[in-house]
Amino acid sequence: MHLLRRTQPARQRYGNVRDELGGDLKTRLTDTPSRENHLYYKETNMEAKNVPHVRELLENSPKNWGKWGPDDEVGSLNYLTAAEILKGIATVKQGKSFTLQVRMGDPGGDPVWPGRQSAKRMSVMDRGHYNCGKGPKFPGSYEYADDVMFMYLQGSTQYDALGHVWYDDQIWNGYDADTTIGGLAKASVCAIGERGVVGRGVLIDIARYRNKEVLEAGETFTHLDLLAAAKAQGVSIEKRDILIVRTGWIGSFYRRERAEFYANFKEPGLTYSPELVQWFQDMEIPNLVTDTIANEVTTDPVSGVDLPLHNALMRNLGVTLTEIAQLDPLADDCAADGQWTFLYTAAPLKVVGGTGAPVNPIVLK
Ligand code: UVW
Repeated sequence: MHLLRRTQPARQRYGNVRDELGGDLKTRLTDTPSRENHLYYKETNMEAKNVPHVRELLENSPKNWGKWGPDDEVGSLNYLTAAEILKGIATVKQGKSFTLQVRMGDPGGDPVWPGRQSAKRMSVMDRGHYNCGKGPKFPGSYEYADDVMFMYLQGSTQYDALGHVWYDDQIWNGYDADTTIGGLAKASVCAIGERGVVGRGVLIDIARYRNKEVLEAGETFTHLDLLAAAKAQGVSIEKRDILIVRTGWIGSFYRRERAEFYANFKEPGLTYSPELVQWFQDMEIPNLVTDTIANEVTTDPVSGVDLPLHNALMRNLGVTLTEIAQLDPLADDCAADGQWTFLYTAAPLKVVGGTGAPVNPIVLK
């Protein structure tokens, strides 16, 4: 009953948005997973177990707060020094390049976390305006097209800002969570955009290691599985590598029915353990990139806590998270030529105060 009462106004809001926007957006908006589904998922999940507060789970978890000074906003990206950039450049031998972003504003829908909506691109000026005499005229008589986009900043391949998640009133580096109100005054994605991310990337293909096209919903793996897969691939994960993990999940979005993809939404991914967090800390991993929407298994199967690694890695260690990457073509190429390391370069858009921002990482081999 409680759920039904909350979902009705949400439906009405979507209806109003559709009426204001009009046109074919009406159908596109209904294609996306709804807030109602999200609430249903959350509420049934919370009831299922006596879930501890993430504070209890991470009580003895390591923190890098203060390690790079009281004003730091990019965390573990500080590990990427000139030496790491040169190490990345040294892997470039074949003249191959790959882009890792999924298409944005695809009419068929974009993969997004339930409750968010796919990006919507709208033309606000095009040849049609000129055809009916409404296009602006300029000396020289050129014509032009313009468009706008409405999107969740976490609604495409993106970097999460370090201030994107928190608990106990503090975000990365100990900044007060109140600094997130109305836009991130601290640890926003703009700081990551200003810095850029360049270093040696290593791709670990867990799906291929397990002889699967795609991992199952909710299927988990640990840092020990990453090490075993790396060994099978004949590569080693080195200190300060940008760690890129393929599950096949995002690629499967484009092959599956949307309803099937979002049903009982549980992504596969890394699972929390104190040992895994310590491994990230010891390895000084600056950036975790995955082909899933949230970089870790949706719900930790042991504690029942949702997305604990977001807090253990991002909030506490300052590890930047890159989500919704398209890794299939890169993985196929690495499997074919046996080169699983490369120069990874990326810079999210410099959105002032943003909790995240789209990015199209480029990989060079
Ligand atoms: C959530 O905020 C739920 O996840 P993400 O980091 O994928 O945006």
